[in-house]
Amino acid sequence: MDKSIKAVTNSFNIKNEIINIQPFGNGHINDTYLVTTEGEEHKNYILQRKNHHVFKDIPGMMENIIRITNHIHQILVDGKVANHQDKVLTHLPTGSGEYYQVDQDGNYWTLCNAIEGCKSYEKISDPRLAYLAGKAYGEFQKQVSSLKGKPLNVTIPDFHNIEFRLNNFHKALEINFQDRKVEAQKEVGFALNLAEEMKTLLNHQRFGELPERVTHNDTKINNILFDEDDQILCVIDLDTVMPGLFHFDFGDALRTAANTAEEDEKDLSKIGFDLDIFKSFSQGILEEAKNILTNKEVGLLPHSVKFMAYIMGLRFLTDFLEGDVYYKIKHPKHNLQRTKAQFKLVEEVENQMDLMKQIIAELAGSA
Ligand code: ADP
Ligand code: GN1
Ligand code: MG
Repeated sequence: MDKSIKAVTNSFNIKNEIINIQPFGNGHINDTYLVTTEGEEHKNYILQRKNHHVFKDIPGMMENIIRITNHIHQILVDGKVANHQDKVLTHLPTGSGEYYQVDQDGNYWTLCNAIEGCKSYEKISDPRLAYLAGKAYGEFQKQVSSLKGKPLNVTIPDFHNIEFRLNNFHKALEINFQDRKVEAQKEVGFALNLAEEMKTLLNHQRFGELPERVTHNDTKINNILFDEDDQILCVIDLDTVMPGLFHFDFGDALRTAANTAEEDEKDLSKIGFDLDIFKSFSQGILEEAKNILTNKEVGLLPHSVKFMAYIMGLRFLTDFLEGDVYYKIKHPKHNLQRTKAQFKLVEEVENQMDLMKQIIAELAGSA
């Protein structure tokens, strides 16, 4: 066990002896560890080294997370929900009362209770699970919609702002690390062709036609924890919760849940968009959130799936052209492979767009 990681972990208010710390999860940005402890009250923890090059204001981020989790905790207690400790993340403070610890190298660390007996999925093939996942993100939306007080801190400015992402993409084309543009010619062309269409949500937002809400902004399907019986426990990975559009959460969840292959699938023929998963997830989320959504928001839900697959592909492509400075990669062409997979998904989604619109209209009762 790494001594410095153990020392950081011990700076949080943990009662029991640490017996093991091991790497956990497969995120692209932060480093996650499972901390095992022993003692009377056997308890495990999730330790994270937050990437402070990506999250430039970690105190602000943790302030958001504590506000949100306290708020959800209160809703669960008021509603007398059983096992509420497993239905929202609980972070621990350090001895000095902060919810993060800075180590000697300037790295930021956080610690929360591990939820026992949980599992998460990278993609989903069972419509019943997709329905529950929709319920989970819909309920999360409802819970955070009643958060009072000042607006949340913006943890990453312009996170899903397509103009900002396109500007970065154009800068990356100039950087053209190791002349990678040549290899990515087809994908660069794809990105440029769709650029105007992908400003749809932003344009509606600018015309005041889409309300800004509190959104999660990283609703990959693996950010929902299920219990052993596949019942929903909670929504995790709250680093990017901040003001945003409902579409970001809807689109990102389906980009991962309804994709028939992995996010970085190499064999593009395996990538498809599962309409049954789309339908079940949409049913779940709309059952929870339909009443808070405007007709305009509902009408743009199918487009949001295409948008989120596109913006992820664009960000992976940008990183490839910049020389892999943002996302963790497992091999040299990983970001290009991710781009190809996301752009293939964009095409697959587009092929089903009419059916998706029909499904949403039926579910929203406006068909
Ligand atoms: P990342 O930003 O890297 O995706 P997450 O916060 O999603 O980080 O955590 C990574 C993984 O660790 C999750 O996919 C989940 O499997 C696991 N995990 C995170 N928090 C908890 C928790 N409180 N209890 C149990 N497992 C957790
Ligand atoms: C990153 O690290 P992870 O997996 O939670 C990224 C998301 C992307 C995702 C793509 C802060 O999330 O925006 O959707 O990779 N997070 C950040 O898999 O950039
Ligand atoms: Mg995650």
